[in-house]
Amino acid sequence: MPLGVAGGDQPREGDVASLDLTHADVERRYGVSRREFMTFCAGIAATLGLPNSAIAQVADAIVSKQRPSVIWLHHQECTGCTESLLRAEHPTLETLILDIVSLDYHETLFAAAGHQVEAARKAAMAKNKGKYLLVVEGAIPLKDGGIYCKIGGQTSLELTREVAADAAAIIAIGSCASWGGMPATDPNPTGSAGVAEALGRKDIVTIPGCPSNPYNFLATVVHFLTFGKLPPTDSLGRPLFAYSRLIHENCERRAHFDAGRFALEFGDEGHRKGYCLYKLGCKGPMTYANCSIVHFGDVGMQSWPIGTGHPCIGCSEQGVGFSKPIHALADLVGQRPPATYPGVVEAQGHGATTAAAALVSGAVGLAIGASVKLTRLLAANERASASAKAEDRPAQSAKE
Ligand code: FSX
Ligand code: SF4
Ligand code: F3S
Repeated sequence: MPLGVAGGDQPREGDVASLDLTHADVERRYGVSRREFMTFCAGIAATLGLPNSAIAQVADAIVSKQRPSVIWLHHQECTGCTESLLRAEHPTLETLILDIVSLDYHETLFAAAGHQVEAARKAAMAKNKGKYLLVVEGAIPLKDGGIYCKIGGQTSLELTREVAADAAAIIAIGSCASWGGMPATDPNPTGSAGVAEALGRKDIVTIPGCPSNPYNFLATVVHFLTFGKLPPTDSLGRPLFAYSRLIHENCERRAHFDAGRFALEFGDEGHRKGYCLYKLGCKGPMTYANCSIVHFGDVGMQSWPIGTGHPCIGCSEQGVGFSKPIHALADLVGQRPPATYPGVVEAQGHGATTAAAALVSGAVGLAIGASVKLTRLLAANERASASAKAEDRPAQSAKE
């Protein structure tokens, strides 16, 4: 989903009046119109939770600030985080990112190799000592002296320690760099860990997700550009603007969950109708991320796991992604009403049965208050649907 749409805020003339930015400037640099660019900036500001008045500040930072040097390290990972960054639009994200930062070291994107690249890294570090951004992609193996991942003769741990020492800020991109991710899957044979654990530091911003959402990375960098510091985070280093709400809270299928309408098998009637994926193992109810609001890759609406019909596997949540079985039922933690999707009106609730409510409540086994509330809601829906036509009943209601 384009950020401007996701954020719901559109720039007004007053917001951008002070900005000395011509149509030609924008079109030349980003290949988009000034209006598209300002809508993009409005989306970034909205994603960061900033008011309309900050749109011009964000735009100004993107077009006029000195480009910070970025050293981007790769360790144990699949490069999906870089790939997702290169597959975005509005404006083309790689154009933007390569324009607003000076990417002085990136093993995947560099045409050069070997000593030339290592020399470029050292030169950038010396020139921008204390000012450069370190971005880490991938987990760092700690077992056996870290020998399971080496770059230019150094272990991942040695290289990261060296670059981190003089960095202004460190961003861990992806679940691997945030908390170990896929490489740390049990039994974790190489002792993989996230950057914070490997360096023994708590001041690292993490942007988990496998891959991470490129807009969350971009918004974090833009925050650094605009305000000279990284955005506020939770205790796990995750920016609050992106990771403070459960996916379930704003999921497009949430109305079906509330009404007790679930897909029970891939391809069944409920699945084809876009019903809730909870019973297929969706981990949205226990995963904190903004995937349901800021989608991926700009290939159109619904470009996110649940939008494509697959349950969320909790790829961004430590202890869920790559830990819990994909099709096991999620815990219902801290349920709150959705902020952006309305509840189902009574007339639409005819898919629910008391048995379905009992099944959900019993299977969860946690959040007793939430379960009682859910049971009451589903029972009420059942009463309201008593007069619904028999032919309207979804197939899975009969199964339940
Ligand atoms: Fe990890 Fe990123 Fe998953 Fe891959 O590199 S978060 S394996 S998508 O690409 O680090
Ligand atoms: Fe969406 Fe999953 Fe929650 Fe269902 S359980 S509403 S599919 S996040
Ligand atoms: Fe991952 Fe779930 Fe989001 S699988 S991309 S956290 S919807």
